[in-house]
Amino acid sequence: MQVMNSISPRTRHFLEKEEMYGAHNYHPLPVVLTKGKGVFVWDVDDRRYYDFLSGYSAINQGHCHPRIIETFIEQAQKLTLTSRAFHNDLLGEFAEYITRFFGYDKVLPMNSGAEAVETALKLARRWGYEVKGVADNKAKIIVCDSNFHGRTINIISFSTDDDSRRNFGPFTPGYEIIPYNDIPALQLALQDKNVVGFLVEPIQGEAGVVVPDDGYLAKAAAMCKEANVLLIADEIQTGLSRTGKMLACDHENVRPDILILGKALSGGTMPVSVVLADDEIMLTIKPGEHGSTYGGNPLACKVSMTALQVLVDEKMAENSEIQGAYLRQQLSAMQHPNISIVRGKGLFNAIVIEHPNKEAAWDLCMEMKKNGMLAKPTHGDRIRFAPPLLITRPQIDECIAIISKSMERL
Ligand code: IF1
Repeated sequence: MQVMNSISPRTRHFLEKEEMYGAHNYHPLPVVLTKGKGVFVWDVDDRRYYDFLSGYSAINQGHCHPRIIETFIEQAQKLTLTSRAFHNDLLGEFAEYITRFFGYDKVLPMNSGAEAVETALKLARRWGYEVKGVADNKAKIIVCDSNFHGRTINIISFSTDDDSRRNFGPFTPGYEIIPYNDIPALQLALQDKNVVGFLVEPIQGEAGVVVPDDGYLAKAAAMCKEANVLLIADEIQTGLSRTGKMLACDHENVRPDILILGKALSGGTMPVSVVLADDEIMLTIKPGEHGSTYGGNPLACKVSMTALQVLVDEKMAENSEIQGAYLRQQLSAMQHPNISIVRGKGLFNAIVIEHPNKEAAWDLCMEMKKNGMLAKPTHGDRIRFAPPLLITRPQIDECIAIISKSMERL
C-alpha cells in the first residue's frame, strides 16, 4: 500500500486500465513508459530511467536506434507484408545476408522466439527420421533443467518451472530433462540412439543468468557430434552481442547445428526470429510443411539487416565485453553484505540478493526505480542487470551510484 501511495495519479490511471481490461498474466513494476532513446526510457510523468532490462535483450541496440527506425519507416511506407504465397524483393537479400553473417547454408524466418524454438524442434525431429534413421515417432530431444524456451504447450512440456506448467497439461512427449552444466548427465542421455537433438541455452537467462563452467558448451558440442545428435543453441536472449561476442557460443568457438535467434534481431521494433542450419537439416522441410503468415515479411527482413549491421558498425559486442566486465567489477567492489553473488558475461548479468525479507529484491527494484534505474527481479532473489549495449563507462558509474544508494535502504 505504501508503494501504491508513491504512484502519481497519472501513472495510476494507466495501471488501472491495464488491470481492468488486460489479462493478468504479468506482474510488472508500477512504471508506465512512454518514450525511449538509447539507454534511457521516460515515464508518463516525464521521469527518466536507465533501462537495465533492455526488453529482455530485445533492445541490445538501444531504444529507437536512429538507423533502425529510419529503415523501419522507409520500408513501412513501401511494402510490409506479402505472405509467403508470393515472393517479395527482400527475403532473398535478407537470407543471403544473414546466412553469410552467421555462416549457415539456409535460414527459416519466423516471428516470436517460441515459434523459432518450435521450428528448431520440428527440424531436429525431421532430420532424426529422414537423415539419422530413427524409427517412427521415437525421436527424443534432450533439454536442461531450469530452461526457458517460450510459452507454447509443446515448449512448456519440457519446462521445469511449475508456474509455467500448472494446469496446462496434457503435455507433449519426446523430451528428456537433464541437469544444466552437467557433462556426465549429457553423456548418459546421449547413449539413447533415438536422441536427435540437444536443446540448450549457452547461458540460462530466466534462471537468473546462470553461466555454465568454461568448456561446457565445447564439450557438449563434441559429444553431440560423436553421438550424431544435433546441437540446438537457443541464442534468442544470449545472442546478438549481449554477452560480449556476436553469439554466446563464440566464447567457446562452438558452431551449433541449429542456431535460434530472436529478440534483438529487429532491435526491439517488431517480433522477428530465425532458425539457421545447413542444407542436410533445413531441406528436410518441404513446401507446405511449415511456415507462418508474417515470417519473412519484407519489413522484418529490411529492419533485421540494419539491426545486425548496427551491432557490427557500432562494435556493440566489444563494448558489451568491456562495460560488462567493468560493471561486474564495480558491483563486486561494493562488497555489499546483501549481494551474495555477482555473475554474468558481457552486459548479461545478475546479482543474487541475500536478505531475511523475501521481498528484498522487489523492494530494491522499487528503490532503484525511485532513483532512476529500471530492473526486474526474477525467482524472488535475483535481479538482472542487462542495459542496452551502447552504455558508456560514465553511465555505468552513475548506475553503480544508484544501485549503491538504493541498497542502503534495504
Ligand atoms: C516473457 C524469461 C527472459 C528466451 C529464450 C526463447 C524465448 C525466450 C532463451 C521465447 C523469451 C522472455 C519472454 C518473456 C520474458 C523473457 C525471459 F524470463 F521469461 F525467461 F528474457 F529471461 N528462448 N524470454 O529467453 O521468446 O516467444 O517470448 O519471443 O514475458 O515470457 P518469445
